[in-house]
Amino acid sequence: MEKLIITAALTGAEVTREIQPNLPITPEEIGIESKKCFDAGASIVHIHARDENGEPTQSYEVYKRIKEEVEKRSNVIFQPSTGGAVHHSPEERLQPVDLKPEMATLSTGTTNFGSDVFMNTEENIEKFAIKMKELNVKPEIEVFERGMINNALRLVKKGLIDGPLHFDFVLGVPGACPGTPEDLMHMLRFIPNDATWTVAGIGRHELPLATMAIILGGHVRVGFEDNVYYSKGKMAESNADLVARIVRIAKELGREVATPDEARKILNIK
Ligand code: KMH
Ligand code: ZN
Repeated sequence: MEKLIITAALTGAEVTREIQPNLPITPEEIGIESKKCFDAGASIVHIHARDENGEPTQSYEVYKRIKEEVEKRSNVIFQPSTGGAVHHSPEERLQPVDLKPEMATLSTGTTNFGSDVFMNTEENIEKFAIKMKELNVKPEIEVFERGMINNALRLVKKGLIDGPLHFDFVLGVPGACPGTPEDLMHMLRFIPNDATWTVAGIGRHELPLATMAIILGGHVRVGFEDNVYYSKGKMAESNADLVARIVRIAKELGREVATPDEARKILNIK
């Protein structure tokens, strides 16, 4: 089995300091948190930027500062979000791709997202894919619903993205696909044999789905974007605590953890 890639989703667009007092917000805080997660065993950091008021922003400049803060502290893979927040325009959302990061997320469909709608029209999905291909940015395909797998496969057929694909199943978002073990198993039936995948279980789904991924040969995403708790009713102290727990479980289950350079090889990042 390949070594385990752990992604730390440090901040997200929706969580606030009122909900999670230790949420990293400024570029420096995000840089420091990325190093803690790297030290704990993460090989990718998934990044959402915030402005000086703590509000989600897709500003090129802010992502640039965060990238510098992350990259001066370790060689962890910097993976900005092109999902942003539900109110961001497609043009805003695409800005961090201009930094030519090694990876970025690519959501391949529209979904209910709590009481909002996370909108991804075919036209915009293709626009994002074309730009990523042009700039040699590896897409992590964010799948919130089953149909998004097929939309990604259609992008391959059209020559807009290249395999082997890398999927992230985001399961348990209110309004989207639930996060039961059956939901994950169902998704896995439809991805190409040479694809890699990770799972981001939302809230209480984080730990059971992560454990499944470790056993099944997938990869794991944890962090405040997806889950702010360590256990029922107990806040996590840092993103790194959530990463460290996954490392411990992986060790118990006999799965080694990948370094960033090993993750680059597994994901075919060139
Ligand atoms: N914040 C969500 C609306 C991504 O990062 O690519 C979208 C999201 C997906 O988080
Ligand atoms: Zn995200």
